[in-house]
Amino acid sequence: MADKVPGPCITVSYREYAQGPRRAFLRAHDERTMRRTDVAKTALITGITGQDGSYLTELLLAKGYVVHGLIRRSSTFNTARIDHLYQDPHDPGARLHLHYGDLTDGSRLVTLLERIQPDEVYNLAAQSHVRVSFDEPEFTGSTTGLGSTRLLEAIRMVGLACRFYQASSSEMFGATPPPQNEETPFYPRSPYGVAKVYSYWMTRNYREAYGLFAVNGILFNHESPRRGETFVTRKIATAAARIAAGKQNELHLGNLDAVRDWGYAEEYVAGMWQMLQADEPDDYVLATGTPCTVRDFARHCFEEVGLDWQQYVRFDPRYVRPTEVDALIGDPSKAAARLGWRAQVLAPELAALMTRAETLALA
Ligand code: NAP
Ligand code: F7E
Repeated sequence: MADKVPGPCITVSYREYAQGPRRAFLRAHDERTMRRTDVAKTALITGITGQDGSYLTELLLAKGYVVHGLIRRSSTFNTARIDHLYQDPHDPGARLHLHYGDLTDGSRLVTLLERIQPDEVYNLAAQSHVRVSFDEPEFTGSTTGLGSTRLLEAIRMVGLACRFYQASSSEMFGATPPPQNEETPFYPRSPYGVAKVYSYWMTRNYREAYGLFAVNGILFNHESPRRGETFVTRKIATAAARIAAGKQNELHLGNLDAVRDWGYAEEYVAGMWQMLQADEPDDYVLATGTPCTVRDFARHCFEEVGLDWQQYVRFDPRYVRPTEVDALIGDPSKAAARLGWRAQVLAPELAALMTRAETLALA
């Protein structure tokens, strides 16, 4: 596939918009679809430096996409997860382009969308740590919540007919007992969960109000060796490997009884892409459908290095949350039936592969 030739920006005039926003979006979509025949698709990923962003970038580049990513300016490099994908921007064949920006800066989002003209926008950026959201509820609301609105509104202002993916979360179900599916009522239990519920409904509202192809992927926990170090699976896998190597003595954890439905991140980003290729925009749960406690995940990781977890794990109340989500177990049957998506890797295998990766990294 040839690289996309930048075309003129299709904007929708205010008059046309006022006459019927839905029609205006569809007109823009038709024009862009016609012009795009035989050219590579262009995607914009917010949160490209995160776990999911890095796997999604690999997937889209492999499919021939031109990929643009939003990165935050920081005083130290924050691109470790995508460094292996870096392409020199001076190379005319480069298909990965990074841009400074932030979900708290709406005008920057407008400028970038106007310039990039993406066919698909994946909104993966967020303050994604549930425990941290209790410490920083306002910042979490601004990025994880309002950030999605800024991006959706930027799409509407530029008049793009792109397809939009919102990284919704099983944390929205919170206290509602499992199994949870697309019809399950939300009962979030953290500032993070509350912010994600807001973004979920804004995404649906832009779909219904403006005819935007906007979907919510309601993803249950998904992990990998690229998971942030303070999420419980990575924390346990790292500790198991370090203890086995004699570099650490014990591991401090909070609630061991919490039940999660842990899957493998690389499989979940494929589901995100599949949602944007569907004929109609809709919302989907991605999950394995199988439960695992934090305690059992620890047991699996320590078994991988031949140790008994009970000898090393200590309780520390600082990791207990003001309100906990006791049990999340997803029902992914809609995604299986309509998208053909199914999780292959379950918690025991995931724990083993993450612990092996940590052991290798220490060698
Ligand atoms: P992650 O590793 O924490 O990555 C988050 C990304 O968002 C990073 O690239 C981060 O940039 C970026 N970011 C944070 N605040 C930003 C801001 N204000 N402006 C621009 N970028 C910002 O998260 P993940 O695990 O890949 O998850 C991806 C998305 O799926 C998130 O929205 C998360 O809430 C959601 N989700 C995750 C799971 C899961 O189990 N992993 C499940 C359901 C939903 P820096 O690298 O600069 O920090
Ligand atoms: O906690 C318990 C903790 O921080 C899992 C995010 O990706 O998935 C993630 O949120 C469980 C909780 O993930 C420790 O109390 C015990 O019950 O790994 P976590 P999370 O809160 O489930 C959802 C779907 C998202 O959307 C989020 O973005 O483990 N737990 N002891 C601990 N958790 C941590 N972090 N650290 C501990 O020491």
